[in-house]
Amino acid sequence: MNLNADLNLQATRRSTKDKPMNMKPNCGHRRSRLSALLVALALTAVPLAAQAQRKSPLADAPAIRKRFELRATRLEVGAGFGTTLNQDFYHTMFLNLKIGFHITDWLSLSAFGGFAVANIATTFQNDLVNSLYAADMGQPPNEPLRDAAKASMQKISSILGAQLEFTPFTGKYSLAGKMFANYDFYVFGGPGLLNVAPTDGSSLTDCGSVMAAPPTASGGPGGPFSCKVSGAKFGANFGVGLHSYFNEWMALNVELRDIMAQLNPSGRDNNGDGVANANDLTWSHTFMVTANIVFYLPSTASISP
Ligand SMILES: [Ca+2]
Repeated sequence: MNLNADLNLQATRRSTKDKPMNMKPNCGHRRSRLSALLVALALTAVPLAAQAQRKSPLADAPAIRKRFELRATRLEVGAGFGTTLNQDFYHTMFLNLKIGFHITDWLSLSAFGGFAVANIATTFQNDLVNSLYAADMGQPPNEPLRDAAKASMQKISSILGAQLEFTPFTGKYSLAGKMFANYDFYVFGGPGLLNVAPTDGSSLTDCGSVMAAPPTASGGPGGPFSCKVSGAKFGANFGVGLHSYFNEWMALNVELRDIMAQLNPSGRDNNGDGVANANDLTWSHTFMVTANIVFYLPSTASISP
């Protein structure tokens, strides 16, 4: 009995001793893993935190150093050629002059003039005129003869305008990795005007002072069916442009422009009220493209820090 009780006690003791003995190694593994993780975290986080606190030497530096400021506080003067793109009866070719001052690298104020050197008859004009009678064949009174139709067609003699230019994009491009050139793109807007004149105004009354003729014997409108559209037509001038620089003082300048003004390209009764006068003018878009060679003054561009 006594021995049995002793054995029982020993078994109990062993078992109670065994329990903590069995758990210890497990617990030790967890602790060492945790401390290894903490050390690793510390090793990673400390330099990161140090780096976050350290100020980059480029923090306040400009995006591009030693950059040619090709526009800022420089005068731009240039000349070139231009042409209208969408006129019905004449393509107008211009000699173009431009002067501008760049207030900053991205804002400038310019004025330009385009002076017609040629008005070339469009295919549409030739087709239209050739479809008309050359002499009176008893056609309706509002159908003109060839010469009369052509006489009132409007030619542009000059274009003038001023514009504020905003240059959001500038940069440098390369051609086959060999040649490098600076460029910029801009948008512009401002007032503009077109000076217009009929092809032959000698037998026409100015559209602003036309007196409607009494109706014909058959009750039809008495006309006149064409009038003289001439003088300055004021409106809006806007578009997009680009510069491609050959060097720091010379560039190619291309502009795509729209001048919106009240015009009557045919000089005829457009609204069908039986008389051609100032009421037949309508707001029209005149698109044109110009290419200028421009020069910058002073001839050396300042260089950014
Ligand atoms: Ca009319």
